Amino acid sequence: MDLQTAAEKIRSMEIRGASRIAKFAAEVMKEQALKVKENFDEEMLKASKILLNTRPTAVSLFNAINYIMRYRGENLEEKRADLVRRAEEFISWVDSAQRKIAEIGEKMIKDNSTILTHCNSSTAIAVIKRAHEVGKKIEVIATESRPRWQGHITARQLREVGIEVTLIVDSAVRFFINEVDCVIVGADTITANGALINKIGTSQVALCAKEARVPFMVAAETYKFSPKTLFGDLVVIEERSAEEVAPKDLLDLGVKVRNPAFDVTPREYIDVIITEIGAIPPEMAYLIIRERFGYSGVSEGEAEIEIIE
Ligand code: RUB
Repeated sequence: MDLQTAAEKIRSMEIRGASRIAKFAAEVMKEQALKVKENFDEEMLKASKILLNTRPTAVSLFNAINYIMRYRGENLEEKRADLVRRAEEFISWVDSAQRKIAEIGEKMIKDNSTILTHCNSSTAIAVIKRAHEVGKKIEVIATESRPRWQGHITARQLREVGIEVTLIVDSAVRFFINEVDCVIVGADTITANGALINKIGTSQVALCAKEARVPFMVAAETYKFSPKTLFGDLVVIEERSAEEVAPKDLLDLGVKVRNPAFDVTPREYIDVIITEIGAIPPEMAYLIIRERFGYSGVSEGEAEIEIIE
Protein backbone atom coordinates (compact mmCIF):
# COMPACT_ATOMS: atom_id res chain seq x y z
CA MET A 1 0.00 0.00 0.00
CA ASP A 2 1.38 3.43 -0.82
CA LEU A 3 1.85 5.92 1.98
CA GLN A 4 -0.80 8.40 0.90
CA THR A 5 -3.43 5.64 0.74
CA ALA A 6 -2.40 4.44 4.19
CA ALA A 7 -2.57 7.97 5.60
CA GLU A 8 -6.01 8.47 4.06
CA LYS A 9 -7.29 5.27 5.69
CA ILE A 10 -6.41 6.76 9.09
CA ARG A 11 -7.71 10.23 8.28
CA SER A 12 -11.05 8.93 6.98
CA MET A 13 -11.34 6.63 10.02
CA GLU A 14 -11.48 3.44 7.97
CA ILE A 15 -8.69 2.52 10.37
CA ARG A 16 -9.63 3.97 13.75
CA GLY A 17 -9.16 3.54 17.50
CA ALA A 18 -5.84 4.38 19.11
CA SER A 19 -4.42 0.84 19.21
CA ARG A 20 -5.49 -0.09 15.70
CA ILE A 21 -4.06 3.15 14.31
CA ALA A 22 -0.71 2.52 16.02
CA LYS A 23 -0.54 -1.08 14.87
CA PHE A 24 -1.47 -0.15 11.33
CA ALA A 25 1.21 2.57 11.28
CA ALA A 26 3.77 0.01 12.43
CA GLU A 27 2.70 -2.36 9.64
CA VAL A 28 2.96 0.43 7.07
CA MET A 29 6.40 1.50 8.33
CA LYS A 30 7.62 -2.07 8.05
CA GLU A 31 6.21 -2.44 4.55
CA GLN A 32 7.80 0.85 3.56
CA ALA A 33 11.20 -0.12 5.00
CA LEU A 34 11.16 -3.30 2.93
CA LYS A 35 10.64 -1.23 -0.25
CA VAL A 36 13.25 1.52 0.22
CA LYS A 37 16.25 1.19 -2.13
CA GLU A 38 18.34 4.19 -1.13
CA ASN A 39 18.40 7.15 1.30
CA PHE A 40 16.88 4.99 3.99
CA ASP A 41 16.91 7.62 6.77
CA GLU A 42 15.34 10.32 4.60
CA GLU A 43 12.71 8.00 3.15
CA MET A 44 11.67 6.65 6.54
CA LEU A 45 11.54 10.13 8.03
CA LYS A 46 9.28 11.17 5.16
CA ALA A 47 7.04 8.15 5.77
CA SER A 48 6.89 8.96 9.49
CA LYS A 49 5.77 12.49 8.82
CA ILE A 50 3.08 11.44 6.37
CA LEU A 51 1.64 9.00 8.90
CA LEU A 52 1.92 11.41 11.83
CA ASN A 53 0.13 14.08 9.85
CA THR A 54 -3.19 12.23 9.88
CA ARG A 55 -4.97 12.36 13.22
CA PRO A 56 -3.32 14.46 15.91
CA THR A 57 -4.82 13.27 19.20
CA ALA A 58 -3.96 9.61 19.85
CA VAL A 59 -0.38 9.53 21.15
CA SER A 60 -0.22 5.82 20.32
CA LEU A 61 0.56 6.80 16.72
CA PHE A 62 3.37 9.10 17.82
CA ASN A 63 4.74 6.47 20.21
CA ALA A 64 4.63 3.77 17.53
CA ILE A 65 6.52 5.92 15.01
CA ASN A 66 9.07 7.10 17.55
CA TYR A 67 9.66 3.58 18.82
CA ILE A 68 10.24 2.30 15.30
CA MET A 69 12.39 5.25 14.24
CA ARG A 70 14.96 4.54 16.93
CA TYR A 71 16.46 1.90 14.63
CA ARG A 72 20.23 1.68 14.35
CA GLY A 73 22.62 0.29 11.73
CA GLU A 74 25.83 0.94 9.85
CA ASN A 75 24.37 0.49 6.40
CA LEU A 76 21.04 0.30 4.63
CA GLU A 77 20.51 -3.44 5.19
CA GLU A 78 21.31 -3.23 8.88
CA LYS A 79 19.01 -0.26 9.31
CA ARG A 80 16.23 -2.00 7.42
CA ALA A 81 16.56 -5.14 9.51
CA ASP A 82 16.55 -3.16 12.75
CA LEU A 83 13.54 -1.08 11.74
CA VAL A 84 11.59 -4.18 10.73
CA ARG A 85 12.46 -5.81 14.05
CA ARG A 86 11.31 -2.77 15.99
CA ALA A 87 8.05 -2.56 14.00
CA GLU A 88 7.35 -6.22 14.72
CA GLU A 89 8.19 -5.66 18.36
CA PHE A 90 5.71 -2.81 18.53
CA ILE A 91 3.01 -4.90 16.85
CA SER A 92 3.42 -7.69 19.38
CA TRP A 93 3.45 -5.12 22.19
CA VAL A 94 -0.05 -4.05 21.04
CA ASP A 95 -1.34 -7.63 21.04
CA SER A 96 0.24 -8.81 24.26
CA ALA A 97 -0.62 -5.64 26.19
CA GLN A 98 -4.27 -5.98 25.31
CA ARG A 99 -4.33 -9.61 26.46
CA LYS A 100 -2.67 -8.71 29.75
CA ILE A 101 -5.04 -5.77 30.35
CA ALA A 102 -7.99 -8.08 29.76
CA GLU A 103 -6.65 -10.49 32.40
CA ILE A 104 -6.08 -7.75 34.97
CA GLY A 105 -9.24 -5.79 34.19
CA GLU A 106 -11.53 -8.80 34.28
CA LYS A 107 -10.79 -9.22 37.98
CA MET A 108 -12.04 -5.71 38.61
CA ILE A 109 -15.47 -6.49 37.17
CA LYS A 110 -17.96 -7.97 39.59
CA ASP A 111 -20.20 -10.91 38.85
CA ASN A 112 -23.81 -9.89 38.07
CA SER A 113 -22.88 -6.40 37.07
CA THR A 114 -23.78 -3.78 34.53
CA ILE A 115 -20.93 -2.01 32.77
CA LEU A 116 -21.25 1.21 30.83
CA THR A 117 -18.85 1.94 28.00
CA HIS A 118 -18.50 4.85 25.60
CA CYS A 119 -17.33 4.79 21.98
CA ASN A 120 -15.50 1.69 20.72
CA SER A 121 -12.31 0.83 22.53
CA SER A 122 -10.80 -2.51 21.57
CA THR A 123 -9.03 -2.58 24.94
CA ALA A 124 -12.12 -1.86 27.06
CA ILE A 125 -13.95 -4.46 24.98
CA ALA A 126 -11.19 -7.00 25.59
CA VAL A 127 -11.73 -6.57 29.35
CA ILE A 128 -15.49 -6.93 29.06
CA LYS A 129 -15.24 -9.98 26.80
CA ARG A 130 -12.78 -11.61 29.16
CA ALA A 131 -15.16 -11.14 32.12
CA HIS A 132 -17.84 -12.85 30.05
CA GLU A 133 -15.47 -15.66 29.01
CA VAL A 134 -14.55 -16.50 32.60
CA GLY A 135 -18.26 -16.93 33.31
CA LYS A 136 -19.27 -13.66 34.93
CA LYS A 137 -22.83 -12.59 34.33
CA ILE A 138 -22.55 -9.12 32.89
CA GLU A 139 -24.60 -6.67 30.93
CA VAL A 140 -23.34 -3.70 28.98
CA ILE A 141 -24.83 -0.30 28.33
CA ALA A 142 -23.22 1.18 25.22
CA THR A 143 -23.58 4.82 24.21
CA GLU A 144 -24.15 5.58 20.54
CA SER A 145 -21.12 7.88 20.41
CA ARG A 146 -22.29 10.43 17.93
CA PRO A 147 -21.45 11.68 15.41
CA ARG A 148 -19.62 8.58 14.10
CA TRP A 149 -21.70 5.94 15.91
CA GLN A 150 -18.81 3.86 17.22
CA GLY A 151 -21.28 2.60 19.84
CA HIS A 152 -22.91 0.52 17.11
CA ILE A 153 -19.62 -1.29 16.55
CA THR A 154 -19.31 -1.89 20.30
CA ALA A 155 -22.87 -3.20 20.57
CA ARG A 156 -22.32 -5.56 17.64
CA GLN A 157 -18.96 -6.86 18.86
CA LEU A 158 -20.32 -7.63 22.31
CA ARG A 159 -23.62 -9.06 21.12
CA GLU A 160 -21.81 -11.36 18.70
CA VAL A 161 -20.16 -13.13 21.61
CA GLY A 162 -23.44 -13.40 23.50
CA ILE A 163 -23.23 -10.45 25.90
CA GLU A 164 -26.46 -8.60 26.78
CA VAL A 165 -26.19 -5.09 25.36
CA THR A 166 -28.40 -2.03 25.63
CA LEU A 167 -27.71 0.86 23.29
CA ILE A 168 -28.52 4.36 24.61
CA VAL A 169 -28.20 7.88 23.22
CA ASP A 170 -25.21 9.77 24.57
CA SER A 171 -27.37 12.19 26.52
CA ALA A 172 -29.04 9.34 28.47
CA VAL A 173 -25.96 8.46 30.53
CA ARG A 174 -27.14 10.32 33.64
CA PHE A 175 -30.61 8.80 33.29
CA PHE A 176 -29.14 5.30 33.53
CA ILE A 177 -26.07 5.80 35.70
CA ASN A 178 -27.73 4.46 38.87
CA GLU A 179 -28.20 1.12 37.12
CA VAL A 180 -24.48 0.92 36.36
CA ASP A 181 -21.86 -0.84 38.54
CA CYS A 182 -18.80 0.47 36.74
CA VAL A 183 -17.76 2.45 33.69
CA ILE A 184 -14.91 1.26 31.52
CA VAL A 185 -13.52 3.22 28.60
CA GLY A 186 -10.36 3.24 26.50
CA ALA A 187 -7.83 6.00 25.96
CA ASP A 188 -6.34 7.93 23.09
CA THR A 189 -3.82 9.66 25.30
CA ILE A 190 -2.95 9.88 28.98
CA THR A 191 -1.01 12.98 29.98
CA ALA A 192 1.89 13.21 32.41
CA ASN A 193 -0.50 14.57 35.04
CA GLY A 194 -2.90 11.65 34.68
CA ALA A 195 -5.66 13.24 32.58
CA LEU A 196 -7.43 11.09 30.03
CA ILE A 197 -8.10 12.11 26.46
CA ASN A 198 -10.74 9.94 24.86
CA LYS A 199 -13.80 10.15 22.61
CA ILE A 200 -15.86 13.32 22.99
CA GLY A 201 -18.39 12.80 25.76
CA THR A 202 -16.09 10.71 27.94
CA SER A 203 -15.69 13.54 30.44
CA GLN A 204 -19.46 13.90 30.78
CA VAL A 205 -19.72 10.18 31.46
CA ALA A 206 -16.98 10.55 34.09
CA LEU A 207 -18.81 13.45 35.69
CA CYS A 208 -22.01 11.42 35.95
CA ALA A 209 -20.10 8.46 37.35
CA LYS A 210 -18.39 10.60 39.98
CA GLU A 211 -21.68 12.14 41.08
CA ALA A 212 -23.29 8.70 41.37
CA ARG A 213 -20.17 7.17 42.98
CA VAL A 214 -19.80 4.66 40.19
CA PRO A 215 -16.19 3.52 39.62
CA PHE A 216 -14.69 4.95 36.43
CA MET A 217 -11.98 2.74 34.94
CA VAL A 218 -9.71 3.29 31.95
CA ALA A 219 -8.16 0.45 29.94
CA ALA A 220 -4.95 1.80 28.41
CA GLU A 221 -1.73 0.25 27.17
CA THR A 222 1.41 2.08 28.28
CA TYR A 223 1.91 3.32 24.71
CA LYS A 224 -1.13 5.54 25.26
CA PHE A 225 0.85 7.62 27.78
CA SER A 226 2.25 10.80 26.31
CA PRO A 227 5.95 11.61 26.77
CA LYS A 228 5.36 14.88 24.91
CA THR A 229 3.15 16.20 27.72
CA LEU A 230 6.11 15.93 30.06
CA PHE A 231 7.78 18.66 28.07
CA GLY A 232 4.77 20.94 28.25
CA ASP A 233 3.10 20.06 24.96
CA LEU A 234 -0.66 20.28 25.13
CA VAL A 235 -2.63 17.47 23.52
CA VAL A 236 -4.13 18.63 20.25
CA ILE A 237 -7.82 17.86 20.15
CA GLU A 238 -8.84 16.95 16.62
CA GLU A 239 -11.77 18.92 15.23
CA ARG A 240 -13.53 17.14 12.42
CA SER A 241 -15.78 18.42 9.67
CA ALA A 242 -19.18 20.04 10.13
CA GLU A 243 -20.65 17.52 7.67
CA GLU A 244 -20.24 14.76 10.26
CA VAL A 245 -22.74 16.59 12.48
CA ALA A 246 -25.22 18.64 10.46
CA PRO A 247 -27.10 18.16 7.17
CA LYS A 248 -26.22 20.38 4.23
CA ASP A 249 -29.40 22.49 4.40
CA LEU A 250 -28.53 23.61 7.93
CA LEU A 251 -24.97 24.39 6.93
CA ASP A 252 -26.24 26.30 3.91
CA LEU A 253 -28.30 28.49 6.27
CA GLY A 254 -25.06 29.54 7.88
CA VAL A 255 -25.38 27.44 11.05
CA LYS A 256 -21.96 27.03 12.59
CA VAL A 257 -20.83 23.63 13.82
CA ARG A 258 -18.05 22.66 16.22
CA ASN A 259 -17.07 19.01 16.12
CA PRO A 260 -14.25 18.11 18.52
CA ALA A 261 -13.57 14.37 18.36
CA PHE A 262 -12.11 14.04 21.87
CA ASP A 263 -12.27 15.61 25.30
CA VAL A 264 -10.24 15.74 28.50
CA THR A 265 -11.21 13.97 31.71
CA PRO A 266 -9.21 15.26 34.69
CA ARG A 267 -7.52 12.64 36.85
CA GLU A 268 -9.85 13.37 39.81
CA TYR A 269 -12.58 11.52 37.93
CA ILE A 270 -10.55 8.40 37.26
CA ASP A 271 -10.45 5.56 39.78
CA VAL A 272 -7.95 3.38 38.01
CA ILE A 273 -6.01 3.00 34.78
CA ILE A 274 -5.57 -0.63 33.83
CA THR A 275 -2.29 -1.05 31.96
CA GLU A 276 -0.40 -4.17 30.94
CA ILE A 277 2.01 -3.57 33.81
CA GLY A 278 -0.69 -3.24 36.42
CA ALA A 279 -3.75 -1.35 37.57
CA ILE A 280 -2.48 2.06 38.62
CA PRO A 281 -3.88 5.33 39.92
CA PRO A 282 -3.76 8.18 37.36
CA GLU A 283 -1.24 9.97 39.60
CA MET A 284 1.33 7.39 38.49
CA ALA A 285 1.29 8.52 34.85
CA TYR A 286 4.62 10.31 35.15
CA LEU A 287 6.32 7.15 36.39
CA ILE A 288 4.92 5.13 33.52
CA ILE A 289 6.26 7.64 31.01
CA ARG A 290 9.63 7.60 32.69
CA GLU A 291 9.83 3.83 32.94
CA ARG A 292 8.42 2.90 29.53
CA PHE A 293 9.90 5.60 27.36
CA GLY A 294 13.10 6.51 29.16
CA TYR A 295 12.07 10.13 29.41
CA SER A 296 12.79 11.64 32.77
CA GLY A 297 11.89 15.20 31.95
CA VAL A 298 14.77 16.28 34.16
CA SER A 299 17.22 17.27 31.49
CA GLU A 300 17.15 17.01 27.75
CA GLY A 301 20.35 15.01 27.74
CA GLU A 302 18.74 12.21 29.68
CA ALA A 303 15.95 11.85 27.19
CA GLU A 304 18.40 10.73 24.51
CA ILE A 305 15.54 10.23 22.15
CA GLU A 306 15.01 12.33 19.10
CA ILE A 307 11.35 13.16 18.89
CA ILE A 308 9.81 13.05 15.45
CA GLU A 309 6.77 15.31 15.14
C1 RUB B 1 -11.75 6.00 19.37
C2 RUB B 1 -11.68 6.18 20.85
C3 RUB B 1 -11.28 4.99 21.65
C4 RUB B 1 -9.78 5.02 21.89
C5 RUB B 1 -9.25 3.72 22.47
O1 RUB B 1 -11.91 7.22 18.67
O2 RUB B 1 -11.86 7.26 21.39
O3 RUB B 1 -11.91 4.99 22.90
O4 RUB B 1 -9.10 5.26 20.66
O5 RUB B 1 -9.45 2.67 21.57
P1 RUB B 1 -11.99 7.19 17.06
P2 RUB B 1 -8.55 1.34 21.62
O6 RUB B 1 -13.10 6.29 16.69
O7 RUB B 1 -12.25 8.63 16.72
O8 RUB B 1 -10.65 6.71 16.55
O9 RUB B 1 -8.72 0.78 22.99
O10 RUB B 1 -9.12 0.46 20.55
O11 RUB B 1 -7.15 1.75 21.36
